[in-house]
Amino acid sequence: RELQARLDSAIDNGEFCFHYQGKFDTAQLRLVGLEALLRWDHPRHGLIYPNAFIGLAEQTDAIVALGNWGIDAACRQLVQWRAAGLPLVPVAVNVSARQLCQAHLPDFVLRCLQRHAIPPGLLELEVTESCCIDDMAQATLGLRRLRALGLAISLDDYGTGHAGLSHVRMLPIHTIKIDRSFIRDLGSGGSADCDTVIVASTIAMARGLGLQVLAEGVEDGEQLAQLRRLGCPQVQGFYLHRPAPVAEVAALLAAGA
Ligand code: G
Ligand code: G
Ligand code: MN
Ligand code: NA
Repeated sequence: RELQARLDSAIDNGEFCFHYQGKFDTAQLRLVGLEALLRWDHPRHGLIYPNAFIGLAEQTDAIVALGNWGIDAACRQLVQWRAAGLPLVPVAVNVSARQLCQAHLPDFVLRCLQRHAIPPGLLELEVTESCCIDDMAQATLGLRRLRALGLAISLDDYGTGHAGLSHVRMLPIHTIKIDRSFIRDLGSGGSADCDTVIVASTIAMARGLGLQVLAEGVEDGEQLAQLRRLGCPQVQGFYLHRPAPVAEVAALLAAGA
């Protein structure tokens, strides 16, 4: 409750920042994108992770202000990297259900891109399956407009929601991100066989639909090897790169893209 009361002033005070985690192509482990992950640098509690405050923010309009801050912040970061002469990759921002149901979200995104002269292809939005449930019509409409503007849309945590396949059919997505719970036991026996079939069929479905597919939560070389065998084109996870503050990301961009 103390955190909730401070959310709005924390935005104004510049207490939020992003850490960035790389996404890589499986074949050569070249950097293909970054995911922006929100952090609250609280003056008294130190660095706070989103699980501690996103839920609180979602109970009020603070999530809309925070979400708008995030889209603008990602664009401003791209401007800085561009000014530093670094090769750029698309930056993905997570959006919440409340944000997605805002009719003016596409206009807001467009204005940010224009203000910072960022090509739409450099901004990506990650939505979860549960994100869209509240107001499927509004979410679909907004995402279609964003897609038409040239943004990529990822379906995050794929496989954990209640309506995975109908979302794949209805939403204008570009990438399926296979939830890390399906990756954890790959290549280690146990429930691995079931997970292998699920991952393989998700990759086949994505290919059939002409969608990109990425495996989340890759934590060791065995999982990576298994994903290579299965032909999963993109990977993300601690084994490849841990979310890092912006100061450490320039080197990744310089080396990777
Ligand atoms: O690293 P991690 O603890 O960063 O993220 C935990 C969860 O918080 C993930 O489910 C992630 O999607 C979510 N999250 C991270 N950053 C943001 C953000 O900027 N906005 C929203 N809505 N969710 C975020
Ligand atoms: O829901 P979303 O995919 O946006 O969540 C991103 C979250 O996943 C962040 O909290 C990030 O720190 C975490 N994450 C990223 N890679 C790994 C990984 O390899 N293992 C685990 N356990 N978490 C990861
Ligand atoms: Mn995500
Ligand atoms: Na996820």
